[in-house]
Amino acid sequence: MSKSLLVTGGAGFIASNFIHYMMKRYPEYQIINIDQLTYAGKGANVQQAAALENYHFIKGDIADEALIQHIFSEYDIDGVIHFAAESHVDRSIEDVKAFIESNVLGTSVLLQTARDSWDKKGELATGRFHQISTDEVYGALGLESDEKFNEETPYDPRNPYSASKAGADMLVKSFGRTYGMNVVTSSSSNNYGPRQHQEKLIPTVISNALQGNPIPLYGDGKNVRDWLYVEDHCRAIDLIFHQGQTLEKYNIGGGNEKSNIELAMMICDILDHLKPGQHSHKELITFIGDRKGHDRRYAVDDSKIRDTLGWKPLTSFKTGLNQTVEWYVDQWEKVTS
Ligand code: NAD
Ligand code: TDX
Repeated sequence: MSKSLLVTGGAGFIASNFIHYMMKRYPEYQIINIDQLTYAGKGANVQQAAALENYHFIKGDIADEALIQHIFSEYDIDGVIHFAAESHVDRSIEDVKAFIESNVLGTSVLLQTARDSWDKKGELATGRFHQISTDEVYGALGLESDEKFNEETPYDPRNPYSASKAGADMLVKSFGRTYGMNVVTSSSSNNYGPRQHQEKLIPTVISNALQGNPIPLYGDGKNVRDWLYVEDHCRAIDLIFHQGQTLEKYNIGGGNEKSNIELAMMICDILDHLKPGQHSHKELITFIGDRKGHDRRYAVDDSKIRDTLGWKPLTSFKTGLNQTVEWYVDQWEKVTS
C-alpha cells in the first residue's frame, strides 16, 4: 500500500524502535520522521537510520501547519503513523498545556493537512492515517477484578495525559466519519525495551539501582500495568497499518500483568545476577508519596487483533526484561567507563 510514510515522534522511544523495524522490513519505503526533539526525543535514537537514503529527518513541531503542509507536498506522503506526543503522566499532572498543544492541536494539524493533501490527489479514501493511542484512555480497573478493556469499552480518561490522548483519538475518528478518511487507531498497554526515556518506571528502577540510589515506588507499589515488549508492538502496528479495517480500533496487550513492586523485584533479581554485591538491589526499594489520581490497574483484551490479523506477542516477559536490563546496563557502563 503506502510507500512514503510520515512517522511522527520518531526520535522517541516507541517510534525510534518502529523506524528501525520498518527500515529493515520494507527497505523500499521512504520514511520521513518529524520530531521536535523535546526533552524526550534524542537524535541518537535513530542514528542507525540516518545514513540511509530513504530516511529523512525533519526537526519540527507537528502543530506547525506550514511545515506539515510542506512535508506532505515535498515527500508526497501517502501514509501517516502518528506517535508524537507528550507521553508522561506525571508531567501532565504538573502542567497540561504542552499536552494539549502536541497531543490535541498537533493531531488536528496532521489530520487537516492529510485530508487536504489526499483530497487534492483523489486519495482521501486510500491515504492511511494510523493513530497510536494508549490503554489509558479507557480509565482504570480494580485490583480485585479480572476485567479487561476491549475495543467497545467507553472512554473514561482519568488524568490530563490520557484525556489529551482521548481527545486526539476522537478527532481521528471524526475525520474518518466526516470526510471518509482511511483512519485506524491502536491502543497498547505499557511498552518496555531499549531507548525508553529515563523518567518512566523501568528505566527509573534500573538507573537508581545501578547508582545505589533509592528506587522510588509510588504509594503501596501494588498498582498493576500490563507490559508489552516494544518490538512486539512494532509488529502489531505494521499489521494494523497495512491490514486493519478503516475506522476500526485494535487493542494490543503484552499479557504480562505485574504490580510495580513485583516488577521492581524482578529487575533487582536480574541486576543482582549481572552486578552482584554484598547486598541485594531490593534493599533500595523505597515507597514514596502516591501519584495524584493514580490509576490502579490497566489490562487489555487483545483478542480482536489476534483473531482478525493473526498477531500475538512473541517475546516472553523473562526474555524481554532480561534483554532490556542488559541494554540499560550496557548504556550505563558506556557512560561511566
Ligand atoms: P516518548 O515521550 O518517548 O516520545 C515522544 C516523541 O514525540 C519525542 O521524541 C518527542 O520529541 C516527540 N514530540 C513530542 N511533541 C512533539 C511535537 N509537538 N512535534 C513533534 N514531535 C513531538 O513517547 P513514547 O513512549 O515513545 O510514546 C509514543 C506514542 O505511543 C505516544 O503517542 C504515546 O501516547 C503512545 N503510547 C505509549 C506507551 C508507552 O508505554 N510508552 C503505551 C501506549 C501508547
Ligand atoms: O518513579 C516511578 N515510580 C512508580 O511507582 C514512576 C516513574 C512510576 N511509578 C509507577 C506509576 C505507574 O503505576 O509505575 C507505573 C508505570 O509508570 P510510568 O512508567 O510513568 O507509566 P504509566 O503511567 O503507566 O504510563 C505509560 O503507559 C501508558 C506511558 O508513560 C504512557 O505514555 C502510556 O500511554
